[in-house]
Amino acid sequence: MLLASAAIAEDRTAWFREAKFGMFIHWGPYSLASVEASWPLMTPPSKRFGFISEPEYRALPERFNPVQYDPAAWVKLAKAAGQRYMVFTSKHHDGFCMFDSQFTRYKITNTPYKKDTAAMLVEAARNEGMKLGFYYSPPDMDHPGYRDTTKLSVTNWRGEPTRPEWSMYLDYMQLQVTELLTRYGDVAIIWWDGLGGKSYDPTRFDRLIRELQPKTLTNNRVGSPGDYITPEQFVPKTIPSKKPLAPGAVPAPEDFQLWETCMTINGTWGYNKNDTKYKSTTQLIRTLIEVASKGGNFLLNVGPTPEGTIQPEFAERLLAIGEWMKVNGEAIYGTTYGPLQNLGFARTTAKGKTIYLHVFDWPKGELEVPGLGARVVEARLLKGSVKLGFRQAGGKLSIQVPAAAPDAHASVIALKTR
Ligand code: FHN
Repeated sequence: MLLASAAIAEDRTAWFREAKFGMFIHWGPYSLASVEASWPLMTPPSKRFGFISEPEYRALPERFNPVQYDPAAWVKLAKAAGQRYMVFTSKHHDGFCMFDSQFTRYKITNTPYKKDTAAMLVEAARNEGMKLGFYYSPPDMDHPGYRDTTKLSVTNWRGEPTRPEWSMYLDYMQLQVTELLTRYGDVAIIWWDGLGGKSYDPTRFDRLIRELQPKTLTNNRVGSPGDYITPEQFVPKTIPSKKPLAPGAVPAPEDFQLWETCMTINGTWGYNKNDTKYKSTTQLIRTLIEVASKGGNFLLNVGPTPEGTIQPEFAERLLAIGEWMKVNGEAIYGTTYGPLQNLGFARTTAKGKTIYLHVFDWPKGELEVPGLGARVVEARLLKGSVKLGFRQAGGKLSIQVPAAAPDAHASVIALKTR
């Protein structure tokens, strides 16, 4: 049984392990106020999450009307960036539904916009062959089964599972996840975000998803392992493994733990015009490489504006990443962790018999690569597909490289091995 389930999981996750790079989208009426999604309800007023009272936050849908929303443009931008899947917030912790759920009035079709934003994105993604998943928050500040909603969310935001109403909330979750999996086509991922809550009866939802769409992936944030783990805003120091691993070591393939880092371009998941601490394109590309070098996926977030557009600071970075991916994508897509970890000056990814050397710090003179056991038969610079001279002796590989780094972000050399 174990083998069968491992084989089924292997098959189900094959597209995910190929895709490597996705777009996360945090969008809702909170974008009007340039505050973080949901957290201003759950924590005392703060600079980090924004200063807005619960009544003001809950009134935002009354004036949410993203008339410039063009989901086809979002999908085209993701494709141009080299992103091969998208994950859209169907419902964040605030409980507001960005899809036309029949089980709540607190939803996008009850705003001046009136249209089902999720359904529109589904159609645009389908037209471009883009895989689309839904982020869904088990925490729900709006539902009286999740918490006593006569109180402010800040007092009971973690939920009240000991109340008799809790089972009503789980039924509501079941109804909504069923809507998402029966009315919006093929759903690539249900991206749970349960904030570590332990009372969501995960087996019930694992079973529901397997019954409705067996190919839908799930993550580890509803209380069960799911298909993959989800480090957030950081890259693990060692390759995630189901068995203990020494720093710098690589796991046996069967011990590898599938994973995905999610990250913001600035510091806010939702749109925030005041957050201008944007990561540079080089930082983002090197994070993508760092993630891939440890076998992970990179889910890079955008928080669209209240008008429904993606701000230029995000778009220009995504397009620049896409330009890099046009030349170097083979060193990311469908790869797994490389054999050389902790090189310092470079990272490695691997695909079949080819090892990709992503060089961050370009050398003066030859490029010395220690510790490579495999016999190299060809070294090729991906930029311009230029074959490079090399010699290999005593576990050291020396590659004759151009004087200047071919790519300021990261230059990739494909090492074909025997
Ligand atoms: O609280 C959320 C946060 O708003 C955001 O959605 C991230 C994205 O993964 N998840 C939670 C924080 O861990």
